[in-house]
Amino acid sequence: MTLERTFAIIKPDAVEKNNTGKIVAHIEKAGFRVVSIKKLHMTRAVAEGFYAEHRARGFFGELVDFMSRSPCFILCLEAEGAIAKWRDTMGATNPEKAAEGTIRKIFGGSVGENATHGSDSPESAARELAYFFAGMELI
Ligand code: ABT
Ligand code: MG
Repeated sequence: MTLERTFAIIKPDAVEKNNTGKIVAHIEKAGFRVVSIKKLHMTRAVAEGFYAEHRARGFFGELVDFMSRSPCFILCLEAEGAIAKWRDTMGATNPEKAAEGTIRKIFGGSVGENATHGSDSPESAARELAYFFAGMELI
C-alpha cells in the first residue's frame, strides 16, 4: 500500500452537536495524520460546486441547504491507503446501515445528515483537496 491523502468534512450536523473533537479523536485513533484542518461556512455556491456530480439528483437542493446552513470543518487526512481506509472508518452513507463502531453509526443522524464526508476515489480526493486547500496548507 502507498501513503495517500484524502479529503474529509466534519459536516454541519456534527459541528452543531459539538461532536467535532470526538470525531477528530476517532480519526487519529484510527491511524490517520491530520495534515490540515480548517473551519469553513460554505456559501451555497461553494456547496453547489463541491457536490456538482449530484446536480441532477432530486436531493440536490436539500443537500446544498444542509451543507451551507452552518460551519463545517474540512480536513486533509494522510495514511497508508487513506482513501479507502477513511470510507471504511466513516461507514455506509446511511447511518442506519453503517457498521457498529463507524463514525456515521455513532454520530450520523440520517442519510441526508450523516456527520462526515470522504472522497470516493483518488480523482475525487485530488479534486476536492484542490477545491478547498491552497498548496501551502498541505505541507
Ligand atoms: P458524501 O461523503 O457526503 O459524498 O456521501 P457518500 O459519498 O457516502 O454518498 P453520496 B452518494 O455521495 O451522497 C452525497 C450526499 O447526498 C446525500 N444523499 C444521498 C441524500 O440526501 N439522499 C440520497 O438518496 C443519497 C443517495 C448523502 C450525502 N451527504 N450528505 N450530507
Ligand atoms: Mg460522495
